[in-house]
Amino acid sequence: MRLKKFFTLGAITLTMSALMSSASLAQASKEYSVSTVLGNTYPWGQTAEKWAELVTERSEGRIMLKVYPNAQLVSGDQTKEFSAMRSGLIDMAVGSTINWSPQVPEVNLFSLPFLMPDNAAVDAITQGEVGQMVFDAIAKRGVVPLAWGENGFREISNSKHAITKPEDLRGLKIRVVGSPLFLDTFNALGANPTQMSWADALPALTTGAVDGQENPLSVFSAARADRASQKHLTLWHYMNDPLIFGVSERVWKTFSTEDQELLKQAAYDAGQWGIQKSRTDLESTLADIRERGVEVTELTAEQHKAFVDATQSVYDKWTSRIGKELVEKAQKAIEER
Ligand code: X2X
Repeated sequence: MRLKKFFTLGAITLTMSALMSSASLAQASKEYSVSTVLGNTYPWGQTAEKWAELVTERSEGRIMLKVYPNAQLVSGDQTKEFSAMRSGLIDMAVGSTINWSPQVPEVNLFSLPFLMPDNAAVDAITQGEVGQMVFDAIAKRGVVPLAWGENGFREISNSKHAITKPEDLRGLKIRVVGSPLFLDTFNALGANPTQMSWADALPALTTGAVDGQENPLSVFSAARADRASQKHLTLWHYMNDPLIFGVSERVWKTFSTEDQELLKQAAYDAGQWGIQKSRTDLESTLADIRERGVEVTELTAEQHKAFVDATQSVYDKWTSRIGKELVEKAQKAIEER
């Protein structure tokens, strides 16, 4: 009798502990949403997937990141991503400075036309004091920034003719995204800019509702913009679009210090992986674009300067909005690179 009771109790205890351990396992393995605009056929989406992979591996499956591309968590409205993350609707994102600029005026720094002439200039900003100031501005607004990635230098394309001078942009309908700064840049160049999301951009180019667009070569190529009548491409490197790995502060606070460090280190590693990849792949991407019959225009130093001069008014208007100190420090870091 006693023995039977003992065994029954033992069985109950065993069952209960099995139940408890599976419950704590479920609790321990948690999934978080990561928003991106571009999916894994683009370096941007691949960078986010890399982050997810590293986090799963290093946390031994306790922390799972699920990437939601095409800004689907904000119904395609990519400029709402930051607000959604701040309010906790989105846990994390690998986002572009352009798309976050409506909520974080300081990140318009990267959209200032012709501020960063080359990769060394980009690194001089992101890896130094200026990058930290930008991160502080983001952190102040409810998102914890972890690391940098890269969408790349943005080049201009259109369906009408080669662009070698500002006058060639006159009257062209150009799709732009994000901050009103883009309207100022393209208006200064005499173009006719229209703001729309990436989801709407390709159809608009295909139907001819707009004539041109600006995006990094990797995006131009993977999106097959050549099939959307984009037959003329000018390499003017007018801005570089860094990516930032961010976590909603509300979500961030729920992680232990060790897991915060794990997420941050994995973001850094994935960011570096993505930056290297997008920079090394550039040559072959350009070769593919040329092979598809796109006319690629490279500017002489003199031609380039005409675009720089034509967009100076953007600095006059935007320096105070971004922060004079930030802009000046960025210019100094670039000069000294
Ligand atoms: O919409 C764009 O042009 C894109 C995909 O490059 C960004 O999200 C900034």
